Amino acid sequence: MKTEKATFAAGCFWGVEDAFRKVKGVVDAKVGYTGGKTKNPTYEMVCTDATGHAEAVDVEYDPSKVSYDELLDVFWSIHDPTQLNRQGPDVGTQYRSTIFYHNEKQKRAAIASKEKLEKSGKYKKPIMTQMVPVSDFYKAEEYHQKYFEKKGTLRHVFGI
Ligand code: MHO
Repeated sequence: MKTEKATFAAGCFWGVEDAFRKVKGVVDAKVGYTGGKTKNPTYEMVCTDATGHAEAVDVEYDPSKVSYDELLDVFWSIHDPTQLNRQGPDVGTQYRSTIFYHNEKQKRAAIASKEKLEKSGKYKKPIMTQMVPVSDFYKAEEYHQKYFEKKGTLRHVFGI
């Protein structure tokens, strides 16, 4: 099986990873930091909004089972792309909405899907999503990986 990569930022990466992991054809997903300047950033550093990184998810998928266009549909559906540098209560450039494309084909598909969404009239406000080439992706600390899955387990254990 030959897999491909897709990278998205759509607010706090816990929920973004969880959503993509549920998609059939997604083989793996990692949360991390990309699009910034600082090398090897930590969560605390990224939280200061000073490193330039976005909380992002690196998605590995099997293109024979799920297309990049379908992943784009998931991306648009799990957040509000009209919010600039925030998602709900999470405020800061690390929560920006961004498609980090890996090649020209992904770039064209991303732009086309944004135009389609704009034309659909779903949002009255403009879509703020940035489209930028993917750069160094720094995997986040282990406790941030599969965060919702782990939290679900704890909830089960402690009955909370
Ligand atoms: N408001 C969230 C942000 C976490 S996300 C990994 C929290 O601290 O619970 O940025």
